[in-house]
Order: sequence, then structure tokens, then C-alpha cells
Amino acid sequence: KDFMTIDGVPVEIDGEKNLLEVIRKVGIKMPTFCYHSELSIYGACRMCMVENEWGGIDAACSTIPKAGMNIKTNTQRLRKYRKNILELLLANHCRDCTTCNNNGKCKLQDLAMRFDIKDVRFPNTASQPEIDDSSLCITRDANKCILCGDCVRMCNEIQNVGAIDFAHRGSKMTISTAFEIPIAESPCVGCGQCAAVCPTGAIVVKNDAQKVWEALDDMNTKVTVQIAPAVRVGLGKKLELDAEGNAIGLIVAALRRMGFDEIYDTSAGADLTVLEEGNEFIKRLDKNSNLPLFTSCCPAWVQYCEKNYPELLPNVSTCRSPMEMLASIVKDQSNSSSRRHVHVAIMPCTAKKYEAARDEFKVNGVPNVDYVITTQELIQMIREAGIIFTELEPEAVDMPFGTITGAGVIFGVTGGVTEAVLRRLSTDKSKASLMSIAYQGVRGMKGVKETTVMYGDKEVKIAVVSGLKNVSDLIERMKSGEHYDFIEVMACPGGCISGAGQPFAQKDIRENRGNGLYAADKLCNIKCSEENPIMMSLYNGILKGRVHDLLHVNYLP
Ligand code: HC1
Ligand code: SF4
Repeated sequence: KDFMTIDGVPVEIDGEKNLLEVIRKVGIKMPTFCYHSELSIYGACRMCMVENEWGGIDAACSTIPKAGMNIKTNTQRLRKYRKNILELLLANHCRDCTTCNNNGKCKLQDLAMRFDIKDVRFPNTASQPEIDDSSLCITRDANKCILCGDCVRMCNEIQNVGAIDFAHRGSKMTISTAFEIPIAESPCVGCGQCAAVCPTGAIVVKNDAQKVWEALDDMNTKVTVQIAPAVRVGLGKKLELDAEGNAIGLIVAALRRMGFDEIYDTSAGADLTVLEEGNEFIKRLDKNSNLPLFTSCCPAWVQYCEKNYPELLPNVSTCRSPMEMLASIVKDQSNSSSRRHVHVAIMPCTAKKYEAARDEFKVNGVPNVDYVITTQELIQMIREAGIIFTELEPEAVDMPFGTITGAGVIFGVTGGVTEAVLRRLSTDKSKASLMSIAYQGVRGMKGVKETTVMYGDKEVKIAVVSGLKNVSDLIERMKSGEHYDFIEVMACPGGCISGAGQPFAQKDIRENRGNGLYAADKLCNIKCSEENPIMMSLYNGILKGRVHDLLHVNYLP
């Protein structure tokens, strides 16, 4: 066994990649801006400096732990350096903390408090760049950027989009799009993952909560809402819940208190998607045409495909996403109502804000989903209303979209869509058969999962991919001859549970959220989408002769 010493405490080195990880084991949380365990090491912020036994200074994030090392994490010199860095960052930072979108979540604010910074001795020498408000999903404010590069590495390494990068040198250095074009005109797909890792308010998710309050306040407006699968396991500690369990009942109770007229579960829309996508897949498989079939429920993926692989658009399912399927039915049903109807979707996702605004999902110029708010915006609204979440009694969602299935709920975690479709395709719906589908390799947090299943006498090759870099790698493999029949794509690593609209979560919390959805599936007495009784009434009612109009979309140019 190898040991090192941290602040006089001996500690075992057990395969940790860097000193930061070993330091964490002795109960010390080092200050960092530019370190993310899932991104490459940048080592630029210098906040995690440690002093070695010879008085030298090393950045803990980029130092490999070695046996016999003896380091100090908290000396007078280190504290002075850290305060200096913070003061320099604050000097060039606009300090509108109380009105900043990231107030309370900002690492700079947090560390300034932790290091008791009361005075900034340096003048502000920064230029005042304009705020980029062009995207429907995120806002960029370079006045709040500390150049940690987390967003750049996320957008490049995990998402392979490359919409933003460092530009200029020295004191003029910024993070920018190519030629400083508005982010909406860049290759950005609105996944929001840059905002999820931004430690300050330099990139934030657009906030539409005020528009929802305005609709709720208007007596002449009926406000309906749908709740995405992943939202129910995303609230966690932010609302004083112990863990990532299923909080759908409490969410419904809170929404009723806020004044929503009808509350639905997007999982019912997911059941429709399973039926439509299942049929589409069988047809393509029978004709052996347009394979692989890519799923289409993730709007960041659809946009990524449109911008980077337009030749693959015929392979993308024509199914609308569950959010849009449910919304088109909800809006269509209330056409006769005399009140204005606003439909809200609560999503873990920032790209859904863009999806909702797409022309394909408007009727007479009016979007089927008027506003998308994220889980974080929901949390903010619950707090604003003063609702003590944990004191609510759980309530049920409304009919006619109140009956959901386990298949619909698991959509929110990577592999869930595939598992739901496999349940639909399986002729054997016994417990044992459903269990064997679950263990066919589609579950788990790996970014790429592959499996082969039998459909009749056909071998069906499946891939489940999350994180857009993994998707582009898979597409490259396809181009070199690898064949797949069905590919589930979610832009965010781990699926919607890790959407940028959710409170930020490290790997272990993401796993808990996934398990929370599988536990919710266990509690559903109906497991397969085609067994949802609502489906029958929808197909015999509103959907008769209108399946194509209400449930499908054409993304082809
Ligand atoms: Fe998702 Fe979906 S699972 S895309 O991740 O298909 O956002 O949760 O609502 O539409 O159902 C998101 C989640 C969500 C849709 C469904
Ligand atoms: Fe890149 Fe996603 Fe951020 Fe756009 S939203 S800049 S694609 S990480």
C-alpha cells in the first residue's frame, strides 16, 4: 500500500488520479473553479494550490499523488494567494450578485464568502462586452466570466459541438463563438451543459418562470402543465428532500397550490411515443429501409443531427417527442374553450425551450407548448410561493392523462426509451420476460451501450448513446461499416436525469436519479405502454385519422 501525508495526516493512495481526490478523502474540500472530474484537467484557476515539503507550490488538480508525498493545503501563504486570485477575479467581475440569475449558486460568490473577502483592492480594467441573449436556451454574459474554461471543455470534449472557445490573448482573452457571432447562429444545440458547469453567472439557463406566473395570475387563462419523467427525481436537496426518490405527488400538490388548472404527466406522452416509434421501427425493419432508426425525443440531438449530419435525418424517427405529442393532444382538446389556454411543460432540459418554439409544433402560429420551465425554475417558483415542499401531502395527476406506465417513466434515464420499446416489441409480457429485457445491457450510466436482441427471426442490433461526443463517435463507426438497427440518443450524459435544467449533479447523484426512475417503474402496476388504457381511448377518439397530424413531424429540410 502507498501512503502520503496531507496536513500531517497519513492517507492511503488508492488509484486516485490527482491530489484533489486524495485530499477529499481526509475531509477537506479544496476550492476550485476549473476542476470537473469528468472533464480534462485545465489547471488554470490555481485555487487548489498546495505547498509541498520543500516549500514549492503545486496545483492539486494536476499533480499525480505519489507515495511519500507530504503536502499542506492550508498555510498562510496559500490563503494569501487564494485571496489574491479571488480579489483579481472580483475586480473584473460585475458584482450585481443580488439580481444575478446565479445568485446563491455561484462559486465565486461562495468562495468570496468562504475566504472572507470584504474589500477588492484592484481596479476594474475589463471592457464591458454585450450580453448574448440570442439563444432561447441560454444567456451568455462575458462580464461574469472568470475564464475557467469549463464551458469550453464541456462543449468540446463531452458534446463535440465546439460552439465556444477561447479567443484573443492576455488581458483581452474571452470565451467566444467563432467570429463572435450570436450563440444562436453558432453550432450550439442548446443542451445547456455549458451552463450546468459554469461556476458563475457567465452562462445561465433562460428563465421563463415570470411568464408562467403571469399566465397563472390571469383569470381568463386556463393553465395546464405537464411534468417530464426526470423532474420527479431531480429536486433532491434543493427542496430539502433526503434523496433522489420519486417526488411526483409532492410536485403535483405544489403545482395545484400555485394555481395550475390541470396537471399531467409527460410519461403518458412517452407511452404514445413508444407505440408510434415501435410501429415505425417494425415497418422499417420489415422493409429493411432507413435503418438504423434514431430516436427523436431529445431536441438537442435532433438539432445536432440537423447541423452536423443532415444526411442522417431520414433515419431520425418521425415521432414527435413525448412533450410535443402530449401537448398537441392537450391543446387540440381544448380548442373549443372560451378561455385562453396556456400549456406549460416542466422539463429537466434547456433544449426543450427551443423545441417548444419550433414552427413544426405551432398551430396557426401558436406553440402547443407555450412555456418550458426547467426543474430549477420549478424549484424557484415553489420557493417564491413560500410553499414548504416537505410539508405537502402527495396528490395525483389529473385525468385523462393520469394513468401512466413504467415504460413511460423510465424515458428519463439513458436506455429507458429502448427498454420501453423492447417491452412493446416483446410478445411475452411476463414478469420474467420484462426482467430479462432490463438485464439485456440497456441499463446503466455508460455513455455507449450495445446489445443484440431477437425480433422474430431477425437479429436486431441496438445502441444506446448519451453525450453528443459518444454519438458522433458512433456515427463515425457506422460510416466505417458498423451496422445498427435502433439507436437511442440523449444529448446529456446519463439521459434527461442529467439535463442542464436539473440541479447540477455529479455521477453518484445521477445514478441515484436513474435508480429513482427504475423504482418508480416498479411501483407502476402497468409496465407496457400498449397496456395503458388511455391509449385505447385516444386512438379510438381524438387520434382517429389524425395520428400523423398530431403525433408526427417532418424534420427533413
Ligand atoms: Fe426527457 Fe422525454 S425523457 S426527452 O429526457 O422523451 O426533457 O425526463 O420529458 O419529451 O417523456 C426531457 C425527461 C422528457 C420528452 C419524455
Ligand atoms: Fe455547447 Fe451545449 Fe453550451 Fe451550446 S448549450 S454552447 S452546445 S454546451
